[in-house]
Amino acid sequence: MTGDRKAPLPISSKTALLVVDVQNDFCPGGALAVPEGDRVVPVLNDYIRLFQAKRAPVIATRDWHPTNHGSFKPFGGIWPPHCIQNTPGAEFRAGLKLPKEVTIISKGTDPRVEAYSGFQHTTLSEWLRSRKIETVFVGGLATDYCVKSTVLDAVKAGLKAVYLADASRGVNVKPNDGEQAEEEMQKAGATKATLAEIAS
Ligand code: VGL
Ligand code: ZN
Repeated sequence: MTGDRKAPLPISSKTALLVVDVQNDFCPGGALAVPEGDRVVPVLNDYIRLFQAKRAPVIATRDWHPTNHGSFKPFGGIWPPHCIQNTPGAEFRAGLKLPKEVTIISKGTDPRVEAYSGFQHTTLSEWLRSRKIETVFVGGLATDYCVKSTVLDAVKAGLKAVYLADASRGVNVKPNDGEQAEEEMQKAGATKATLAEIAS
């Protein structure tokens, strides 16, 4: 045995899966491609299957920007234009098997407001509270932006948060951004886990 045994992480109706921004523009070939971004798709499909089997809700967030969003370089931001509403780049990656009962949360819709977190200016926290969700499992794109912000906001909202390392990838604008984000999430009180640890 190596290391300490972690506490079990059971999936139940009090847990929700948050699939963060698995959209074409964040995958290879997209406007703001995350290296290996498409590799999260089969892993997330396994998580989705597990959560469905336990009747636990699945939520998908999406970056959903107007054409003149302030995070875009032509409008003073740092990113190339990406995830523009109703364009192919904003569509969920083909092959991601979201359940038909999935709840979709759109963010970044106000041109003047950047929203990395699925909790910012959305109904996500009310949605979770109304269903008495206690723990959120969070994976997707990108580890160092929207996944991190979503995990940190979940903790701030009083939820337990589990960062799904095998279902996430970082942009790594600077080479270690993804690893630093993992540390930051854990320092804030989130747990880091993989499918093998949860499904066992
Ligand atoms: C994201 C950069 C800009 C993300 C969204 O989903 O991580 N990153 N907008
Ligand atoms: Zn964005």
